Amino acid sequence: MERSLVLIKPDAMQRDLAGTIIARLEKLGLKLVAIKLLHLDKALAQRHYAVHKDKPFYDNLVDYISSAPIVAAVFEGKKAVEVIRKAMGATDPSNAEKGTIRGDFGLDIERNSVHGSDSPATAEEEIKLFFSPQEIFGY
Ligand code: IDP
Ligand code: MG
Repeated sequence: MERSLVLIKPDAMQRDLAGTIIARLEKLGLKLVAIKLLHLDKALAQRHYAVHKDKPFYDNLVDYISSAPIVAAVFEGKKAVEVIRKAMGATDPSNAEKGTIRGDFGLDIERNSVHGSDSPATAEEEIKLFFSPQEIFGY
């Protein structure tokens, strides 16, 4: 079964939206198989966003994602990656449709409330950064 890593970003945590966002994903028929609250250190933030290290927004992005505790979660289900990307909406909340998580809650292109893996292969790599196999459950 396909898995995806979801992060509830600091802007959403600070507005107490973690439960709301998780509930939206559960309602799509996805199974919550791992979850934790953690405050990323710079090193983990840099590894998670390593693909963007040459982008002009990288340093700010690393500072932002490590600025407050976040929820990291793994959801499992059929086409989990694609289903979650669709539910999240476009990267820039001003381009994201109403009814999507970013369209409803995102503040700006950086503070866009949620992360979701962009492919099954990326998901496997990202999940390993945040969870050991023992922290992921089948039920
Ligand atoms: P994604 O999260 O929709 O996959 P990416 O292009 O992979 O979007 O960018 C990763 C994250 O970097 C975004 O979710 C957002 O928080 C931030 N980001 C993307 N583009 C910009 C930008 O132009 N300025 C500031 N932050 C950005
Ligand atoms: Mg991305």
